[in-house]
Amino acid sequence: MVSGTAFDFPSYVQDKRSLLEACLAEYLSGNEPPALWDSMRYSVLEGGKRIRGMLCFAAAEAVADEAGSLAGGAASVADIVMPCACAIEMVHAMSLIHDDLPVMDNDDFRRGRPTNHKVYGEALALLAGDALLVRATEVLARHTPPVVDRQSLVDVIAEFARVSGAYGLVGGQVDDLAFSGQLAQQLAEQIGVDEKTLRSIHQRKTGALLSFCSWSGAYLVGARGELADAFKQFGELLGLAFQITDDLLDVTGDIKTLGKTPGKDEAAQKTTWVRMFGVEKSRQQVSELQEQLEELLRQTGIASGRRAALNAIVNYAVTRQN
Ligand code: GRG
Repeated sequence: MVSGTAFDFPSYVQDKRSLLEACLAEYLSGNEPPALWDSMRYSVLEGGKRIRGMLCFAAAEAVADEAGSLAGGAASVADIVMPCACAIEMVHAMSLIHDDLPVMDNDDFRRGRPTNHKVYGEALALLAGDALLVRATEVLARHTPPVVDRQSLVDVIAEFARVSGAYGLVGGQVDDLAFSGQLAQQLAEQIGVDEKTLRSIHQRKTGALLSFCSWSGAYLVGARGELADAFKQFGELLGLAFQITDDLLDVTGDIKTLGKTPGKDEAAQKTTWVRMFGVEKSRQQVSELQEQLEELLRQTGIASGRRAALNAIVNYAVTRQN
């Protein structure tokens, strides 16, 4: 896995992507009603960077006692975190389906293809999102192996629900819409928009799930206390850097590379990081966040070879072109 030589990130991505996608296909192999499952598979199985699933794996691998084996070899790190990593990718995909709907961001393209509602219609897209949300929890609860004690699993399921709902993605999305003029203007006026507010929106809309990725990976293989907290904070900061990069790409990217329509934030007059700080300052803040993230990892005391995948994920998150 991790050696003393330079870390081979492309191979790592390929390896994790194929493991994740094989399991996702298995967890989404239902067929009744056929159109519903097709719509669910359409948004989960094709494309996507899989950065969230990878992050869950990388956090677990960094923390686990022995690379690849825990609890006297009773289960591998991959066995332990796979249901959680798949559940995360399902919730992420459902959030994109709902985000793209005409009542929200109204997007026609995602991952280089027509959005779910363009192919299956709005009603089915909405329902496929709903079904993915609950299937994700079912997979996490049912398939996490017994080597993870049941109370720890309950902790992980509870946190997963928390970051997905009003305290995380849903709450962040509500405020995000309020600042793009799609919800009552009155709400935007009540809250007011400044750096603190925008940071809070980014942290909930994007950071909450990324934070869950790194925390859950570490927690499932035994991290507790300060170490678990460090992984939570790591994901939060990574989420902010990831979302600022997303705001930058909306301005600087093109449809072919992005796989979705650029310039949407400007068109919706959305309050983004770039709108608040400009391109140059936003880039500088992203590189400061990258330094903070690397420092945070160093302070965990985890050996550098075991942190290599996490550092590579950070670098990818902030230098990506889509
Ligand atoms: C979770 C119950 C529930 C509802 C969803 C619509 C909504 C509520 C939330 C929107 C959240 C959202 C779309 C946040 C943006 C996060 C973001 C930067 C997504 C893009 O992630 P990438 O670039 O996408 O990792 P790929 O396609 O690579 O997977």
